[in-house]
Amino acid sequence: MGATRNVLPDREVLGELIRELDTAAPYDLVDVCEEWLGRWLGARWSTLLLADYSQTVLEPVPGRGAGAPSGGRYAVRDGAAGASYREQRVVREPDGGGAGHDLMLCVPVTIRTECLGVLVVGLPAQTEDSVADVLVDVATVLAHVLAGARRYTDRFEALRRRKDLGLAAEIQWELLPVLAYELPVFSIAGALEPTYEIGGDTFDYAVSASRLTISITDAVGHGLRAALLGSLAVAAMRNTRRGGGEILAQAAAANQHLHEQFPGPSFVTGQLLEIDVFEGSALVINAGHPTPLLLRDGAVVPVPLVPDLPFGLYSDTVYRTQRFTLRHGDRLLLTTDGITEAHFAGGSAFGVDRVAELLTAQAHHSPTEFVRQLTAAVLEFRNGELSDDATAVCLDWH
Ligand SMILES: [Mn+2]
Repeated sequence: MGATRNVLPDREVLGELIRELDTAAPYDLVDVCEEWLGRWLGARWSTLLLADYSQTVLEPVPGRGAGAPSGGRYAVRDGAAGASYREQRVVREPDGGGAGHDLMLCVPVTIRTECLGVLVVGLPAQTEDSVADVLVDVATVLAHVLAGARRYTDRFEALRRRKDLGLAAEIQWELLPVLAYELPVFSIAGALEPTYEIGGDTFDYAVSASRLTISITDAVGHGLRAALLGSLAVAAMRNTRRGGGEILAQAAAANQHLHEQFPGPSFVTGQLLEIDVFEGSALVINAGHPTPLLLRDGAVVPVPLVPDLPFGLYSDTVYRTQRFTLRHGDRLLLTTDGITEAHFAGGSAFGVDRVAELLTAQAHHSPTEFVRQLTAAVLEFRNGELSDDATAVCLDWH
């Protein structure tokens, strides 16, 4: 016989879980995990919750087991699972949601700082505290398996949709990098609204040994055509970057391909940044895009940038790089005009001042939570109906 209940397994047995998950069919991943948790940790039940696209609901992944006794979906804004998701920490509930005398542990399923969902596990009340450490490892393994599974199954993507995703949004979501990432030197996170209908906005970043490259773009118009413009811009920049080209070459490629494929008054505004990770010095190209805001020593200042023309208007546009330097403790916020210019017909806009106020008032939040709150504030300002995409990318320099 194997381990008895409540005997902490050697972490080597995680290897068994990895092998079982690696060979399981996508429909069995949750059951494989649940069986392992029962076998090694004495778990009575477990449920994997996935966050929907708008990060308002945690949706259970159906499995063969009964799952959490409370069943159903959980709200991100409250409850133990919601707190675990928002605050990215293990949350303990002494009484597992009405399940007799079980202990319930909620563990964020996270890749670096991008939170995909929460693993909720019901355990006997006398379970050792150190079991939580094993569950954190299990949740990390699950997060990587889920991220990889996107390449061969629609199962988890489909569960994350509370309603139909627009075709333009389908293109844009495929294009996005991991929404939040961090290393000792920086943390970055981005958010987009309206999550189910985004069309023209997108962002991208890439980390190399010496550089962090970031782009944020906003394609003119809405819907499918804007998504095609935006995806061509990002693909042109990525293709050049992966071929070793610097941001001037990336900007030139975006401009050239947009101009060739979408002649006439189609364009994409954008900002491209290349930051030296050792020095914090940044080169920036500003293609007719709203100025970034910098929170430094408690005060918000715009980064002074001269605008060049948007990408795609003229074949002979020459872009210039401008410079600024990030310091320890800085928070940089990149946005599209859908954030600051959100307004009702005849009403005042959300405005830079409101964004600046939020930057100072919510400086204690992580970049992930800050962009979630900022885009939620813009959505609320418009009573839940945006007329333009609203995108925010937040970078903390440590
Ligand atoms: Mn816009």
